[in-house]
Order: sequence, then structure tokens, then C-alpha cells
Amino acid sequence: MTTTNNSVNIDIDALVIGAGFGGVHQLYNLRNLGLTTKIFEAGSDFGGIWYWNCYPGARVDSDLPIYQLSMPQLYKGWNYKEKFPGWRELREYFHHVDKVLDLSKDVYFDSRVKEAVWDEKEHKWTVVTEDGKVARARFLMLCTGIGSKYYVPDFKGLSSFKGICHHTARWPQEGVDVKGKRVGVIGTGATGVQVIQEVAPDVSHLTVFQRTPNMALPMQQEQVTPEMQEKMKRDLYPVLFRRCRQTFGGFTYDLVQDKSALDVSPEERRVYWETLWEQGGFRFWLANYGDMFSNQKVNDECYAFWREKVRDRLKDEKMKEKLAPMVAPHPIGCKRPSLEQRYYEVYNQPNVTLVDISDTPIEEITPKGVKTKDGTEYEFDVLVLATGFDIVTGGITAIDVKGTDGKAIGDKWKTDGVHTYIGMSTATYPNMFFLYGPQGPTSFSNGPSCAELQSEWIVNCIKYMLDKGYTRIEADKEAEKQWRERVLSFNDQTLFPLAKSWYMGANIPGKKIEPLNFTGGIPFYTKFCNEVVNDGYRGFDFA
Ligand code: N01
Repeated sequence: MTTTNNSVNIDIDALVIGAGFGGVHQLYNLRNLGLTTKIFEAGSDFGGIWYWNCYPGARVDSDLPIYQLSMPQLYKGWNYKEKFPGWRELREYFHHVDKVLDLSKDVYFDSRVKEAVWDEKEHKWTVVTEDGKVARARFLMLCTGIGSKYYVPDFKGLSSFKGICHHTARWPQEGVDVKGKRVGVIGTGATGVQVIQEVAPDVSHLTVFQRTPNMALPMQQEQVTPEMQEKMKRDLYPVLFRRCRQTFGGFTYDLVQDKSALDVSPEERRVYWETLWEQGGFRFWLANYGDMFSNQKVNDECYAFWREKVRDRLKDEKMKEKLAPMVAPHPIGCKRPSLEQRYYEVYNQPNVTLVDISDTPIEEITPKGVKTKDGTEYEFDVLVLATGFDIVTGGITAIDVKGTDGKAIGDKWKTDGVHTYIGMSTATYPNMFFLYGPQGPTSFSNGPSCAELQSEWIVNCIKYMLDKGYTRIEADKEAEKQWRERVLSFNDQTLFPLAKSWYMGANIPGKKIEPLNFTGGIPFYTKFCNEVVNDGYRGFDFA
């Protein structure tokens, strides 16, 4: 154990790690159960991902009003300015949540947890932060989110670069002035797309290093007024938030599940797709025909529609082939699409270069910039690493969590693959829960919808324990094995395994290739979790 920071050495009922949506929901609701509860948060403020990701253009891909907690006491006093709010507004939202729910008094910021060890005698966790704070707690809630461990590829010479270089998830809070600068961006995932379209109008030259084109969809951003939202609050919010519990992705729209895209005429399909395109957001993805994810022919047609839309916006034939190739690099929708605003028009600018690093890989980072395999050296003032995350599991495995057998969770999952029971707990780690994490509906869902429903389930489970006088809960190994099989079998029926994506853990060298999320959707997931409760918490052992 680390040297103790004597100023903080607490004995409490529940310790929550992370102050994003899941963490604040846990804190508030566990406190309401009468449990002494604290949060250790690595950042200096609330927001989780929205604290760290303050790169140019960072904004959420969920549309109004669902990117917030559904508690009336919170939404009554809050209005967004944009349909898809940016990071600054989201930070303000969290300050609002803090004020209304009086959270700060129970949060330790700048407190990155490094280890957590289970004490079988006391039925308690001992949790230690990097700066030596210690908490002893009956329950441990890992609300670390999907993107708390960022990933920097092992580029040769990276530290030799003399200009400004940041990973997007460690963008300086005070910002970086890119005006008139030569900027390079490595990566074209959701983050890269946002950075590229945001900085393109300001820089002297922009060079994008693309390995795989992003099948980005139109955001259709809008400014929104308080009046519009107040009216919706009276009539619609409760209905919409309820609806989010009933759809595949926790959005207000849903996949078409009652028929195949091939059951309707090509004209009818086209009309439907045009509507989804016009309405924007994730609709072309999560309100599409459900068999887009399981039927290659349907997927090919979706891709052809998308390709035509994108090519229409590009002037240069070579750009068309790089950004929307005739042959799809993977099934559309099986790598996370980004939402874009003017992304494709960026590539019509004369001061923008697209380097296809699937043809000419990056050889090394030099003091001046980036050198590719063909010997070209691109020089930059600012280099942006939009290279993603050890996503979904990285936030959990980054902590040295040791359960009943003294083994670290990261080591176990690395060898055996991810094992969880219903995406909220795992055998040999008693009294520990996680949410918006592995093997839940997580990455296919609107964050707050998923975090809230799992958080409520966990709070109810703890209430059950308190009522029964239990001090220990542990997922059963057999139950967890069955859940893993279910997650794998759902995924095997889809086209997701055909894409080399972070959904499958494929973005991190050496990470096991396996589905990190439950692909059955929120309604099915909820039904299963409710059945577990109705069967007396089937699959859990209590003491
Ligand atoms: O990360 P990514 P992200 N050499 O892993 C490339 C959420 N999010 O930060 O595709 C060169 O998707 C890599 O190339 P390839 C959201 O869930 C949400 O963009 O593997 N390039 C890819 O282009 C999202 O999906 C929001 O071939 C390398 C990029 O880097 C998730 O976070 C906003 C490389 C990484 O893309 C992650 O998105 C932002 C290498 N060695 C993010 N290694 C909103 O809600 C990787 N790349 C708005």
C-alpha cells in the first residue's frame, strides 16, 4: 500500500470512482439510501469525459433533450443552447447538477485511484489514490466511463517533436491557439472528425492522417431556445425519458425491428433513408432497419446510399475515393460513426491535405513533424493525436483492483477475456459494481440513459441488501459465464466482428478481440436485469 495522505483517511459505506453521469447519479442516490458516500475523481471538476475532452469542437452526439439525467428537479432548471451541446455547456450542466443536488461536499477532485483491495474479513474495500488518500468502504462503484484511459500509439520519435503536441483527451484546459498554424491531425474517429472540422477554417494548413475513413453522418445541429425547451418540459420530457428506456440505444428513436429493409421496395427504403438523413443525428444508424447490422446485403445498400451522399459533397475524384471508397472498408455502422458538420467540405479547401496512412504508414515523428514510409516529411506547429482510448475496459483495468483471490482485474481479463455478470459486477470482486462499462448496452446507447438505468438497478440491489442485513454480494461464476456466452452469441449474429474496431477491442495492440458491449439493446438488457431481481437476484450470492 502507498504512503497515506493523512489529511484524507475515511471509513464510509460507499466509495464511487468518477464524477461523470454515472458517478453523480450513484452519489446522490446512495446518499438518499442513508449511506455515507464519497467520490474520488481524477479530474479537477465534474463531468468525467467532459472535463478531459476540451479539444476544439468537442461536443456530444446525442440530441436534445436526452443528454441529461431524467430527474425533474434537474431538468426543470436547465436549458441547453444547442441541440447537440458542446463541452463548455456540458461542464455548465454538471455545475447545475452539483448545485441542485449539493454534491461537491462529497467529492474529492484531483484524486486518481490507483488501487483497491478487498478485505474478506471486514467485507470492505480499501481504496488508495495516487496522492495517498485512503477510503475504506463497504461498497465500491467504478463509474470510470468508457474513455478514461486514452491511447497514444507507440510512434517512433514522438517525444522528439519540437512543436505543440497533445492527445485530444489531454487537451490543455486553457486551449491552444491554432490560428494561422500548420496543424496535423492523426486519427479520424469521432474525435478526429470534430477537431478537423473545427480547426479547418482557422489554420494556415491542415494535414489529416487517415487510416480508415469514418462513415460520418450529418449531425444537423440547431440552436435551441429556452422557450422551446420549457414547452417540451411541460408536455414531453417525461414521455421522452420513458421512451429512452424502451429503445435499442436509449434514444427517442428506434431501430425498425418488425421488418427487413428488403421487405420494402427500393423506393420506400430510399424515402425512409432520406428522412433519416434530413433529421440527422444517429438516425441513419440507430433508427435504420435493424438488419443493417446482420444482413450484408442490407448493409451494402446502406453503404451505397451513404457513399453517394458523401461523394456529392466532394469535388476531387481522389478525395471521393479516399473518404467514401467504392468498396466499403467494413460494414457501415459496425465502427462507431461520427456526427459531422461541414466535415466533408473541409476536404474541398485548398489548404487541406489528406494522407492515406493505410497506403503510406507513419514511419516516425520527427522534431519538425511526421515522416511517412514514402519518405515525405510533413512539418507542423501543432500535432493533434486523436488516436482514441483503451475504451470501455481501460478505466477499470487501469486501477489495480484485487478481489478475493488477490488477482488484478486487468490481468484476469487480459488472459481470460472480459467476464461480468449483467455488465455490472464480476465474480471474485464482491461488493463492487460498475456501470456504463463492459458487457452492458454501453457504447450503443445514449450515455445518461444507460448509466441511469444501471445506477438505479445497483441502488435497488444495495437497498435489498440493507433490508436483508447482508454485507456481502458476489456474482456467481457460472452466471457470469452464461452472461459472457450471451454477449458473444448476440454479437456473433451481427456484422460487428467484421470491422476492426474498438467495439471489439481491436484498436489496442495486444488487447483481446471480443465484443466489449452487449449488442442486444436496452429493452432486452433491462428485461434480463429485471428477471434477475424477480428471481431473488439470481446469479448472485449474498452473505
Ligand atoms: O477514437 P477512435 P475517438 N496510427 O478509436 C486512428 C467516443 N466519443 O477518440 O480507424 C494511425 O474511434 C484510428 O484509425 P483506425 C465515441 O464513442 C464520443 O475518435 O483504427 N492512426 C482512428 O481513426 C467514439 O467512438 C464523442 O484505422 C491510428 C483514430 O485514430 C470514442 O469516443 C466524441 C493509430 C481513433 O479513433 C472514441 O473516439 C468523441 C495509429 N497507430 C469521442 N491508432 C461524442 O459523443 C489509432 N489510429 C461526440
